[in-house]
Amino acid sequence: KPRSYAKAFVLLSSSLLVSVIILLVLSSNKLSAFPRVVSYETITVVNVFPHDPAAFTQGLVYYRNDTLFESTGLYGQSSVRKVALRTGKVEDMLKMDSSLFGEGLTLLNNRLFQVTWLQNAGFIYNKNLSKIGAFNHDMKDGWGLATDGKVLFGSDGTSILYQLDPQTFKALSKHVVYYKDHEVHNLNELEYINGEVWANVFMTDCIVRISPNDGSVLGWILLQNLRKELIETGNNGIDVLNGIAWDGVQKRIFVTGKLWPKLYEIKVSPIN
Ligand code: DDQ
Ligand code: CA
Repeated sequence: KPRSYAKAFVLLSSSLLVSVIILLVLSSNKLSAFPRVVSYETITVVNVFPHDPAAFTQGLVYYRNDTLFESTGLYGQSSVRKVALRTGKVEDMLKMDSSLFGEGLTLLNNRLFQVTWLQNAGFIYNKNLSKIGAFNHDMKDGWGLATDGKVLFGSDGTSILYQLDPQTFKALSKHVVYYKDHEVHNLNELEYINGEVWANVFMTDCIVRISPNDGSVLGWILLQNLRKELIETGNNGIDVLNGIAWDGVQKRIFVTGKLWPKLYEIKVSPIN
């Protein structure tokens, strides 16, 4: 009879809904019944390249043919630059207004997107470093930017990983980044690598590997040796590790830091 069919349907679909909700709650980061395996990784240096020691690196992105784009900070010294990987030579540079503090930078559809610190001001440049647009975004501040070729990923110094619409700069999603049940604060420079978002954690020698799907931590990369060695060889003026770039063609990972005289190509491998 139709009545009992309807009853059975309602019963079935509601129990399905309840189980889906239970599953979602169980698999969420905070209350995970299926804790993820977190990997801990160390690095080996494959290549060392020169880097402008006056560059307060805030955004780093690989373009092609051994060329990088870089965003630098500090008032009066903020810039967007095109940099030759092998020589560290600044091939092209746009100096920003001294009221601006350059931050995260990424390249999407042949356009460079940049955010700034403490001002909700974002800029768009072409690859000749001409400003072709400006935007406001949905984040509390502008720290890191990266892209998967579709959306922008953004960080603002909190524990939130944003996905931003590259047209409207509205947040498509916000995921709080959790390592087990600890929030990971101070997310800084970003890079999208093989389906993961990698983030410098400000004032640490660590890069955290984040799942863009839910904000969970997939792994930690420990890079303390780089800063330690620079200090030991007399580079006392260097600031923190910051800047990750990915060459998707040759599968190369590059890292540097603020006021670092060197830029490193690294390989990552699990500890143990
Ligand atoms: N951030 O890169 C963590 C987002 C900002 C770093 C700011 C460093 C401050 C340097 C001194 C500023 C002088 C006004
Ligand atoms: Ca980057």
